[in-house]
Amino acid sequence: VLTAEDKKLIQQTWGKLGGAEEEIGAEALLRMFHSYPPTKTYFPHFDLSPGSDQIRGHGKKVVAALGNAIKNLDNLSQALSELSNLHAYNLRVDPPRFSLQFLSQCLQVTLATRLGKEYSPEVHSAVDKFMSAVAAVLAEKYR
Ligand code: ZNH
Repeated sequence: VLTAEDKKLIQQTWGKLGGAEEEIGAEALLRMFHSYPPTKTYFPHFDLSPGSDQIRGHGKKVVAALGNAIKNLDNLSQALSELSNLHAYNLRVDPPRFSLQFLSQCLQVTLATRLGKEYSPEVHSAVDKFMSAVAAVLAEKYR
């Protein structure tokens, strides 16, 4: 469960990313494709080379969705409800927990390399909890 302190840290951390969302999203995706190659199978229609328009575009969408979630930390299920439907019914990203966890880890490494010392143990823990909460919502409609 996200504490009030976690929420504050997440919002502050996100505030530091200003303008770099696309790059961060793209880097997290590239890390995921490299470290967990099976995740590439969900993107057969993408050019997966570093810096491709599709990776940049998708990275931006994912980070924007997370930014929106951060504005609705008390109401994640509702804020992510459409995305949850999309991932469960249309995309069938499976097994949901695993793939979602990979992306979450890759995003954390991306943030850590950018923020350095500012990615403190407290921030790390808050972001980890936040991403688990997002993953739980995105996985909640699977049967
Ligand atoms: Zn996902 C899509 C978000 C995870 C796969 N996504 C998407 C989008 C978004 C997202 C925003 C867009 C939508 C529209 O357009 O409407 N994701 C997200 C998030 C997350 C995710 C936030 C977490 C955190 N995904 C994921 C994973 C996977 C995926 C893990 C696998 C691996 N997605 C996907 C796909 C798609 C998406 C395949 C579609 C793409 C295209 O474009 O085609």
